[in-house]
Amino acid sequence: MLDVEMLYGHFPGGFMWSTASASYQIEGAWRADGKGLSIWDKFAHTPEKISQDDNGDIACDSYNKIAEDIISLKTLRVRHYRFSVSWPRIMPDGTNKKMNEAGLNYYHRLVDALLEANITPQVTLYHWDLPQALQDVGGWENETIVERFRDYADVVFNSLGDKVKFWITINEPYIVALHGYGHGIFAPGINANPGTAPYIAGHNLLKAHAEAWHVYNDKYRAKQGGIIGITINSDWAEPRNPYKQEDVDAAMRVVQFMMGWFAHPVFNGDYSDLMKNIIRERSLAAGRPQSRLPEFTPAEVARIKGTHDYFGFNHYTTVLAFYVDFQNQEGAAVISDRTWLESGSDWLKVNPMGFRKILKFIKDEYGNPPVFVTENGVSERGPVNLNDTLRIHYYENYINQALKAYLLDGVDMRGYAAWSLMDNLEWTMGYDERFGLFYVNRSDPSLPRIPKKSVWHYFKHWCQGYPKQNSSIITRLREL
Ligand code: PNW
Repeated sequence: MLDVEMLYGHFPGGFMWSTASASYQIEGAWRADGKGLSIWDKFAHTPEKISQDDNGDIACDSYNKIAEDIISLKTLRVRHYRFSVSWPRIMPDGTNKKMNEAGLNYYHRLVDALLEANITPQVTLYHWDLPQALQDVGGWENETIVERFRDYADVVFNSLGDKVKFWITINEPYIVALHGYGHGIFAPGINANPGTAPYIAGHNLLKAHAEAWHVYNDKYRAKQGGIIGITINSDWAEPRNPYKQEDVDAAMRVVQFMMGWFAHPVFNGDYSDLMKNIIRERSLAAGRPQSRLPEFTPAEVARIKGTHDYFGFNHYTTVLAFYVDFQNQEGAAVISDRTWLESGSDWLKVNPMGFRKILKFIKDEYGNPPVFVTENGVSERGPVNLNDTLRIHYYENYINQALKAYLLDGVDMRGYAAWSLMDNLEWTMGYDERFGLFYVNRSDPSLPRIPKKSVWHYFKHWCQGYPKQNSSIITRLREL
């Protein structure tokens, strides 16, 4: 039991305890049954892009292991599961001209098996595996992708929407734009114009999200009755020196440029003035004729504003921010506090209080939306140790802070998904960094899923007091 729970109470009835995964990270079967290639297939097959030249060709072979995955979920005793659909698996060239029924059928079998096991699916439409054919014409830098994504979303809603009532349009547009089209460390690995390409990609990601939301809202909501939103990731930023106003302001800029880049348009229709002003100022100072940040037309602002039924939120870590003389766009640099526990990932340090603070920030900044945490978790690397004390410590303390955000700060918490159900392809880090509640033994060809100790804590200690997990929250949201 969590300490704050003993003192004050617990999450609301129907709170959606869940765990998460993503298609490219677990499915494997990279060209089975007519699947098209994704940008991650191509990226992973390019030498030296991924640690140890790992790839997702087989991954956890979830494409062929629906039964095993259901057993893991049942062992964990969650009643919700977040997974993503691979766009090129159902539309090999990214368009609705050619459908791959066999690929679509996999998701029907998965969803049917979940429902049969009393587990509610939470489905992400886009968790980074863009059809390579669409990247060949510019990917997220080409505005025509907005229509392609709308068509794709339409097909998925139409096919799966009788069974799926929880939709996430896009996972972490920030990472897609910045890592995919800026630093180029993620697929498609583009780094030619790091000052402009991420903003163009981000602009199209926002428009694509909005179109998918509107398709659902106009065409499916009335008859299917689900909810839909976007998942936005953000670190929390603390000022390195809390007594220095410059650092306090720098920390706010970090959050406004990370969470706010996407959340501000979705909730308010446009980028924040802070972001617009800083980028314009710096663009002009560098001798450009206009801002590197594209502008939305008034019609686009109206179209994007309010495209949320909830705030989907991924959170892992906190950074310390301090003022630098506008060397980068935020006019801030970040480091981490050496007193925070480290993890298997360089960028991930343990600071549970940052979770509570950023949840409170979401409430204050975006008008107290219902919040579903769609990812939170920690990694290890090195020798296998099923006694994952760091993960147990991490979840216990982060969930405790989320509970404080709910009980003490009044954040409208509706659900929580642990990243991840099982060890999987951690993008450029390959299989080196392991976020799973279940260990996957990769040296055994049957890829067995073996529970780490945290599995036994998840339901017993953190979800205790709410054994009656059900999806009544969706029903209540529909009634709002
Ligand atoms: C998320 N960072 O990505 C993704 O949604 C997952 O697919 C991924 O496995 C998980 O977090 C763990 O990394 C991130 O560098 C990738 O700050 C990188 C960062 C954050 C999140």
